[in-house]
Amino acid sequence: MAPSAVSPVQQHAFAAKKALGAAVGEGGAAPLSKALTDIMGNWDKFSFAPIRESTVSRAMTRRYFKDLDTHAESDVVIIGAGSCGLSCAYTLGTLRPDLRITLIEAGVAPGGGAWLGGQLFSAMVLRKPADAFLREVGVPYEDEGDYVVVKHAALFTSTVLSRVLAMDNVKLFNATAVEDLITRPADEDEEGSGAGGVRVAGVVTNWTLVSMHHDDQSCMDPNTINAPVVVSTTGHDGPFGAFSVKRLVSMKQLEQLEGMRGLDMQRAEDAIVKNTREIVPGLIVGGMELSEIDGANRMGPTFGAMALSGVKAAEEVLRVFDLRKKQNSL
Ligand code: 48N
Repeated sequence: MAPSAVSPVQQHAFAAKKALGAAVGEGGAAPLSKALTDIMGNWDKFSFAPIRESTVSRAMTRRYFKDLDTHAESDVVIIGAGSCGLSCAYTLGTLRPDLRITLIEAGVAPGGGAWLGGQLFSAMVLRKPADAFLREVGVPYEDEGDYVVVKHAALFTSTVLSRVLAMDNVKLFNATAVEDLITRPADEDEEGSGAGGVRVAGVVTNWTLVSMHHDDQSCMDPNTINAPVVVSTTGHDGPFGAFSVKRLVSMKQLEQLEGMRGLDMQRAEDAIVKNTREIVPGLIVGGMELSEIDGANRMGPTFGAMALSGVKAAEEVLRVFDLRKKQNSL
């Protein structure tokens, strides 16, 4: 059964091809660039430009260590590049190109649980109004009335990821784990702090493979990134899941975690989006990590709340920044 409609983005893509006019063949086939067609069929004359191995090494290491040096002082760190963290990075990076945003992802592959829909099926379901985020980013979808369907979850994740990676003010450090939080004693009057309270002031990092082997290797000390605001979107499961909220309990900033509750799509998604917030001064939690603090239901294979929780987390960052600016405590 054909979908009741397709997204404007999809229509735009068809229109763009049609705009190529005569060049578009039957069924929407379009020509490749001249540069590529000049290569095709001339493989006997084909050869790559010369290179020395050390040139490749320097091209990578020079950039990586410059990025590490630059991002040692960040404006915002986002922990976890799943659907929520990526949506937050996109929103914040778009609204505030002046902010230095660092995205830390423990996996080699960012994207978290958003490469597939439910039970390894391909399609991703998002309930309206999350289709607004898809149109914002340019993800085509099938419109089914109260919800939309992206034909493959990887189309959502790869599109958001590519937009975020293309931003000059966002740097992704993947295969890198946050293994602790940098804290400062919170000022007495800081909301949500209380006596003995802390303010989060950055993150402690290590290569993920190192973080996974602290039990069988000694003294592999971490690195650090200072930032006045940290957003934690580390999900509810996985080897590092719900990292920051578990750390808040172990550092006695939270009594206990309420723990994620049973699946209830109708209740779960509104709760996660509406309650995305600053938990302790300087730490905003969103996405499924939040369900562990609040005891929110899980929603199962619908992803609209992840996208809009990321949007709300970005809004929370800007609120905290404005507040700190007024308090002159940035
Ligand atoms: O996709 P996740 O796990 O988390 P979210 O909140 O972005 O999206 C959750 C969503 O995928 C669901 O769980 C869906 C909606 N299902 C709900 C349900 O009911 O089952 O991404 C978290 C990312 C992952 O990529 C982790 O590798 C990463 O965070 N991560 C970390 N990265 C760096 N340092 C850490 N300590 C860390 N912990 C997790």
